[in-house]
Amino acid sequence: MFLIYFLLYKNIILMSNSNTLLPELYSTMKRIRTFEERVSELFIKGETAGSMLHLSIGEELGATCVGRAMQEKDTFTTNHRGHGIFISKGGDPNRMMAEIAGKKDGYCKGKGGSMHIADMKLGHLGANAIVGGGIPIVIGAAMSYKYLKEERVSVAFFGDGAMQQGILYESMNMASLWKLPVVFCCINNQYGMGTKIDDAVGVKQFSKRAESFGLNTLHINDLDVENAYYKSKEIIDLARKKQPGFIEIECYRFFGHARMDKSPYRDDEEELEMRKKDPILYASSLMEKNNILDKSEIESIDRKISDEMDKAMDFAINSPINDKSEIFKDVYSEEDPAPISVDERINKILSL
Ligand SMILES: Cc1ncc(C[n+]2csc(CCOP(=O)(O)OP(=O)(O)O)c2C)c(N)n1
Repeated sequence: MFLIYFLLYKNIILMSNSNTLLPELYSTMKRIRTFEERVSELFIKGETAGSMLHLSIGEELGATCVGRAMQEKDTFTTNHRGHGIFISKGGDPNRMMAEIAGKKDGYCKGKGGSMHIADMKLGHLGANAIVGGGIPIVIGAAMSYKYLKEERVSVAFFGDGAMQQGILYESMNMASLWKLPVVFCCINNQYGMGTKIDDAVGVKQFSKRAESFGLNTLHINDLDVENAYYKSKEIIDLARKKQPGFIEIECYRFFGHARMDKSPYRDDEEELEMRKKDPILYASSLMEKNNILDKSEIESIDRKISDEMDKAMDFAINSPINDKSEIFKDVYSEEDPAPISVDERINKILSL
């Protein structure tokens, strides 16, 4: 009798475990982190285009739960720290890495780089280096979906720094007033460059501000990615019914603002303490604890991801660079007068 109960009990566990999305969500978070670790290596090798690189290591939960809760047809904008969101929404690591390396096979043929990557096919309306710059773009997109009667949602991802930008409040008001299929998603990593959130705002729970605009709000401040996914999905589904929403995800930026920033404005103890709040470690320990996957199964996922990202790095390094004659192509609209060529420009400067 005891054995039957035991087997039944085990079966119930297995049944509920087979329904869990945790392995999938774990994989997405791990792919984001491994991608960014390789991008960091690319930077050290001197293979990235430009000197700025903003990593979202430590912030993978937000990108994963909201990115995965969006439907394929949905669109989004990100700030300068948006690699993770694009991966979560289906971005191809090869083409992303090539873009960051400024190469021809990149999503924007290497002309956007890390901070200005975009891809209309996957709904990426553009990363934006202007703090808050991506927010009004989703308002325009959502107005078009409403007008065209398309059941799509547009999501703006931004950091806590953008919470102090007026454009967010104009946009939240428009979304509320016109009942737009929009979600504002604040990835609150506690820092705006070197300024800690405690030194920037009096009331730190930003979702309270959104409440006053009549938006549906969600505040996530733990490491349970599966719960965060379901809660985010509810907010996105409501937005699809023209009830706009706001999601705030509290997390911690494990490294500096950009790749060269050694974070002199915060002490090691704080970093060590906050890095314990690692959504990836938490998810893997939860999977082991609840017998969803064992250690060797998790290691096997990690190895596959590591190989995938090694290949993406090689792809980027081996991708060709654009010919000089291609530089202005796809940059200006075809109706605009053609800009002068690079050679002409250089000659003009040298002859001054
Ligand atoms: C309008 C504007 N002001 C200032 C800057 C300089 N700047 C670049 S990133 C940044 C901090 C942004 O912090 P946050 O929005 O929290 O995003 P995070 O970098 O933390 O992801 C600032 C002030 C800018 N790019 N745009």
